[in-house]
Amino acid sequence: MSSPTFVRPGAARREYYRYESIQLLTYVGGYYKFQSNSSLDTYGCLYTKEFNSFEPYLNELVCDDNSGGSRQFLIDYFIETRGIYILVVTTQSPNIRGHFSISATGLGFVVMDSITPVECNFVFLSLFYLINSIEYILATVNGELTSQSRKFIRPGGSSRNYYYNPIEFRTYTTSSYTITSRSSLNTYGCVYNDSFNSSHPLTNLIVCDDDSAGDLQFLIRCGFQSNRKYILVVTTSTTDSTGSYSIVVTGAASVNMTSITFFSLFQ
Ligand SMILES: [Ca+2]
Ligand SMILES: [Ca+2]
Repeated sequence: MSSPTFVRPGAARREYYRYESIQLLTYVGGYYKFQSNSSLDTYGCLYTKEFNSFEPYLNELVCDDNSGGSRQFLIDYFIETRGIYILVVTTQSPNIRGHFSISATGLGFVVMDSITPVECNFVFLSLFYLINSIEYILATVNGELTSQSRKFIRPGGSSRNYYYNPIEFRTYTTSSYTITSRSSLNTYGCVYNDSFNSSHPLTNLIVCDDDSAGDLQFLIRCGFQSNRKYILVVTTSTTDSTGSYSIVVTGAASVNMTSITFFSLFQ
């Protein structure tokens, strides 16, 4: 699958740049140089704590375009022992694809792990759908947001007063799946990779949608990888909204969905 896109820091126009995000870890703190090696005109940004493609200036430490020569970025930065750093590799011009490698030089060894999220590219996947036109309803989950439901600050939200229900789903085949809501509520849906923590609603976030299905309903169509766990968080566009909803998953491969129920010892 190809890389996801974002509007990179310093972009001249609001266009989409392909990126790969790489988590860095070292046990020997000190200055390290991170340099790309590619035939592309690369552009690199270093983040700390976490990287959210929807807020590309949040947690940004430094970006570089050409300090490495030959249009390669070179970032020289003090990396703390066991610190959390994410190197985002993108390109100087929008929507460029190609290969690259990254070298890290410094006092110690740097572990580099790709944490690039799965792609949610609507154009790409609608082409996929034309080829694979057999689409089934794979799962339907009915639920309700009530005044007893938990609340959080949803991504892009203005306060901590959005009720939400998390739904875990497991995929068995790498394929595209479409998740839509049906409700009289103005629903808002977010998909997370592997786990969801309501105190850190941007961690593991893949994508959110508000109204792509029309009638204020969300529609999320993503290429999901096989044998993975994802969490769909059903919430609302406006604060303090309660009501019932149905979630429908369509696609060509099977999926297993489970509502996550919270229990309290104090009720
Ligand atoms: Ca460059
Ligand atoms: Ca909506």
